[in-house]
Amino acid sequence: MQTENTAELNLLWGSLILEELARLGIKHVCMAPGSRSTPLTLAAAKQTKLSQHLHFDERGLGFMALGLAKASQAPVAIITTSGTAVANLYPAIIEAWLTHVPLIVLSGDRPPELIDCGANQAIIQPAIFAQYAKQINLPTPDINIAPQALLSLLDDAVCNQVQPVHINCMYREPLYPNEPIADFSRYLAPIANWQQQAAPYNQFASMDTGIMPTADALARFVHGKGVIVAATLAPEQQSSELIQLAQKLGWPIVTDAQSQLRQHPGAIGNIDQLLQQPKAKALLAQAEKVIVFGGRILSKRLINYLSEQNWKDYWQVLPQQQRLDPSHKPKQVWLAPAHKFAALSWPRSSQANWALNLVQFNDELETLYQQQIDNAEFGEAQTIRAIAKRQSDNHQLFIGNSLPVRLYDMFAPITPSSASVFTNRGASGIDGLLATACGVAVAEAKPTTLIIGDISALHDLNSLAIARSVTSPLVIVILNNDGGNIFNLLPVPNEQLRTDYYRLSHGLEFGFGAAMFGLAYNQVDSIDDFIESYEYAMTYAGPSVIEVTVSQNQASDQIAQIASWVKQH
Ligand SMILES: Cc1ncc(C[n+]2csc(CCOP(=O)(O)OP(=O)(O)O)c2C)c(N)n1
Ligand SMILES: [Mg+2]
Repeated sequence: MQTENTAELNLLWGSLILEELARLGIKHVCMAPGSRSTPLTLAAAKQTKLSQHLHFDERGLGFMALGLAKASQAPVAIITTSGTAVANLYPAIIEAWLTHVPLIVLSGDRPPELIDCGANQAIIQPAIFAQYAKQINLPTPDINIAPQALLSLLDDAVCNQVQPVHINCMYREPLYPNEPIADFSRYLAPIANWQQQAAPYNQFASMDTGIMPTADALARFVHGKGVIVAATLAPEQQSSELIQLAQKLGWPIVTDAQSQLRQHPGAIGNIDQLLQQPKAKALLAQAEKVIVFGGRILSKRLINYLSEQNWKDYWQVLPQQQRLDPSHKPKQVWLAPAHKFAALSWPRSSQANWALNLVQFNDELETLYQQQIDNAEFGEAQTIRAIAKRQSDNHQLFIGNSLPVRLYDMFAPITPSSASVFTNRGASGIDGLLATACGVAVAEAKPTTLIIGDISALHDLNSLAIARSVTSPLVIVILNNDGGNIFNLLPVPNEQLRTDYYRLSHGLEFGFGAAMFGLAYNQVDSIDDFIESYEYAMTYAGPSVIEVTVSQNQASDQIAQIASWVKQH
């Protein structure tokens, strides 16, 4: 056991860890304060290759890391101290696991002799995330463990990893080193070459097998009437290639809110509503082939259509192996980025243009939305459409759970350009949405809009502190319908139960909340005021809050009203 220079060796290991993570492609480190993680904190403080983000609440910190990783398409490191600090990362880790985002948690921990004996701030940290993270348990830094072992362990743990990794780091006191730092040159001699270079110690090639369908298989598949489904596709999947595929095949492409194509003029974006329109349903019932890009479809009607239709061939294309079909249909899954798969040498379908009428039906719904939403009373769908119309290709839109994402899925407008769309739909939590949107905004410094419900905003209110660090336009649009409006759509047995146990009306407003965090704030209750406020906020390089005050039943009533119209046409 190392007894001398313990603090210095702790820091040396911390420095090796952070240097190797930076070499493995990590660009951001999110840190919360605490003593036991000091070797990691001090190492991160000197590590110039990593952008640092500090926040006091590990729960928001984890979600911010999630947003940074999603938007920057790279793993993000998180440093926390020991105890419940680690546990507060749990919701973000679950979401990252489910949606394949590599978060690398480095948790400071006590050495074995201080676990389970009443020592302060000590809990059982290994395996705390159960199956939601790959677990690495580092021993306390030890001069008898070669640095090569540490580096190669990290390379194997992080390389090609698409889900969270939890590296638990036990440190024995003292934690705070004295200057000058002890001489570790003999210890480091075996990694002298690594120290001169910038590459990771070990390199791993990617697992990509590149197995694609043969020309024959493609020709057989495109024979007949088919549908292309663009489900959840991260921006880097470049789903616009799927529009070209649809044109090449002559098959319709129907799009989910999370496909990056929901507003695309070449897509059938209004599929959720079309599936309750008799004429569109009858046409879609003729389809015999389907190819689904991605998974986690939002629309229950689209999920049911995929489940109930008797497909002759069902293909799914995913970037990595994952089970993403709750209907368990028999299928061929191909593992490839969506744009690569779309760019194969596809022949034209024998039934090209079989569903051309869908384009007209889709356009008719857009006209209906213009009349029934844009030109009607002020409301949530109207606000969401106004936001969606004002997006361009370098904008980012984070859409919160509950009604916001469903309203966007149902009623988004057809527009020439649109933002990169982000959601947290792995576990569909209403937690951490503010923090995740802040991470998305910081990663790319592009103008970012968050659309969030009032209960969701209250849930994550202290993440407004993270918003203060955003230096590009970040517009936080809170749709305040005084409670969980989504429960209006559920068959709760009576209104009293709905009010008392589900909606949780609170009568709260966000003005003082925004003021507490020093954020620009505006409250609006008309579309003209909203648009003026939103357009101004999008020109302001920093965070602002727009509270949209809407009546409790506006959105749910409008959903029902539009549904009854669609069913009759
Ligand atoms: C962490 C978490 N807790 C509870 C839920 C269940 N839930 C789903 S929607 C919702 C209400 C959300 O209200 P709000 O954010 O105001 O959105 P609205 O329904 O009004 O659109 C709740 C509690 C959840 N999804 N995640
Ligand atoms: Mg609400």
